[in-house]
Order: sequence, then structure tokens, then C-alpha cells
Amino acid sequence: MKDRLEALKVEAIEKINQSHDLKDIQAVKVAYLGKKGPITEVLKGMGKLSAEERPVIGAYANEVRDSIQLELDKKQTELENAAISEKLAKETIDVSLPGRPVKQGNAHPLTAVVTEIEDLFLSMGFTIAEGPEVETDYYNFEALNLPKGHPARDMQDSFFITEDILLRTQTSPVQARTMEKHEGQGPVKIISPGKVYRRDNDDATHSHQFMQIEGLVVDQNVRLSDLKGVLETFAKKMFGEDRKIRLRPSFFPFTEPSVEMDISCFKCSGKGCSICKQTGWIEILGAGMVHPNVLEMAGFDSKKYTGFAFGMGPERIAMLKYGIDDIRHFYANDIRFLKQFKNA
Ligand code: 2NL
Repeated sequence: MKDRLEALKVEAIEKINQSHDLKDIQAVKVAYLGKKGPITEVLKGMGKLSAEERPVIGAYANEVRDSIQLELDKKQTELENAAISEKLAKETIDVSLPGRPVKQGNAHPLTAVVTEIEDLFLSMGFTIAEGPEVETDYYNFEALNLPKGHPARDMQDSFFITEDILLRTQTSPVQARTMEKHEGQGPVKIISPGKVYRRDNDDATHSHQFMQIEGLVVDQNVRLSDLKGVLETFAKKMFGEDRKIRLRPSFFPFTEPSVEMDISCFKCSGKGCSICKQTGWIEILGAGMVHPNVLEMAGFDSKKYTGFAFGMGPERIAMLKYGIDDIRHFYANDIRFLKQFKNA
């Protein structure tokens, strides 16, 4: 009986050593140590043994069972460790590999310039005002000292929706609406950026839709020198600290007096080049002192209050700044054009 147990032990250990996975191990366990296995069978036949033999064989059977179990456990641990090692080797991650770059877009050049101008005026204490792009004749023309019959409100130049409603041709109606809300009380200090519309045939310098940024300051004792100071600060911050400015007399129906502002050429510093058309100066914007009629129509006492206003075209500013030769580039959505302003 002892020989039989010894043989079973050798056989079981050999099978364990030949096991390749946990399933094999489980099979050996069931085959040798299970309820219907040969060791159980041997133990069942112990009744036939003598009183001296029984404890010896019993102890030996237990010893065989324990050593088979020990081998099973050893092999199982060995297989589990091998599986972990294999997995670790196969799934090695090279933590020194550079990451995949995230493709970053950029602001539209016009958006970038508008934001820059906005930030600049915000830093000078202005707030941003917005208003409707579909306007009434009153706010777009009448309130800006452009009465019916005025040549600047020619039907040919504006997109009329009805006789009384049109797409705004400038952002001034926003200023007129803002002044009205102040009910004759200063100060008003706003800029109004936004889209405007004109019935133009599109070409390199004209677009039927474009942007405008206007500014308006209304308070007591506002003078032309205040306008000059604000615009000079703007010119220097936008085009370089060594810019000079000059104001030339001009005409707008909503300002009196009216001026146009030039800056000294940032490309040639005044010597003359293609950007400044050999003059050394570049026209940047129009401005003036708010016409008393405009103040009165918006509810301000023009004997007590004065104001200055200015208007500029961000497309023109962006074209100058980045050397863009055609206004239509801003609205063509050509990715090859837009991608050039990544670091703008
Ligand atoms: C230009 C000139 C200008 C204004 C806009 C304005 C608005 C109000 C009252 C008075 Cl509510 N003026 N705006 C004044 C002067 C010039 O724009 O060349 N823009 C591109």
C-alpha cells in the first residue's frame, strides 16, 4: 500500500511539472486529491489493514496528500508569476516618448485685431457697447444729424429692408442708443465694435460687410485736446511708441469740427515707402467733436455737455499691421491665409 502511495506521489508530481496553465493544475488536483481520486480510494481501503499498519499508512497517505498539495501550490504561484512577468514585458510603456502634439488653432486675424483694440480702450476706462445690426432709419441716420434727403443716406448705398428699416451702415446707432439711455447725464465713455453693411461691389478695398469700431466720450468740459490725447495713446500702443500723429481737417455730418488722423509710417518712419505711398503718413481713422444736434437729439444739453467721437475700420488696421493686400481675404475662410496668424 505504501508503494502504491509512493507511486501516486511520483506520478502526481510529474503531472504537476508538466502543467502549463492553471487549468492543468486544477485537473491534477481533481484527479489526485478529489473525492473520487486514488488517494481517497487508498484511505477507504484502510479498514482491511492491521492495527499496527493502519496509523503508519494513514500518516503516510496524509504526507503524500500534503506534498502533492504543496507542489500544486508551488506550481500555481510559479505559473501566476510567469503570467505577470509576460504581461509586464509585453506591455512596456516608453515613458520617455514625446507626446502627440495637440493641434492648436488661432484667432481669426480680424478677431485678434478687434480684441487688441478693445483691450486697449478698456485699459483707458472705456466700456464696450453693442446694438442691433438691423436698425431703424432714426438711429442709423436721423439721430446722427443725417436728416431725410441728406446725400450720405442715398438708397443706393444701404441695404434697406423696409422704407424704415435697414442693415446699419456704421456702429454710430449704438452710440446714439447708449446716449439716449443716459437721459442727459454724463459721463458716457464707450466703444462700439461690430459688423456694418454697405451696398458696395466687393473688390480689394471694399466689402459689402465689414467691421467698425467707434468710440464716444460725452461729459462736461470734454475738449479736442482730450480726443487728441486718447487717439495718440491708441496710435502708440497699436503701432509703436515712437509713432507721431497728425490731425487734418475733415467733414462728417455727426461731428463739428471733424478731423482725420494720420500716424507716422511704422515701416519707413517717415522717409517714404509703398505702405505710406511715399508720404511718410498713414491715414488711420476719422474723428471729431460730437455735433450739438446729435447731443440734443440724444437728450443731452449741448450747452453743458460736449463730447468727442471717432471711428475706424479694423480691416484697414489689420491690413496695415500684417501687410494684407485684399480685404476679401478676411471673409474667404481660406485656411492657408488664416493659419499665417498663429503668433499674431
Ligand atoms: C470713419 C469715421 C467717425 C464718428 C465716426 C460718431 C458717433 C456719434 C456721434 C458722433 Cl454717436 N460721431 N462717430 C465720428 C467721427 C468719425 O468715423 O472714418 N470711420 C471709419
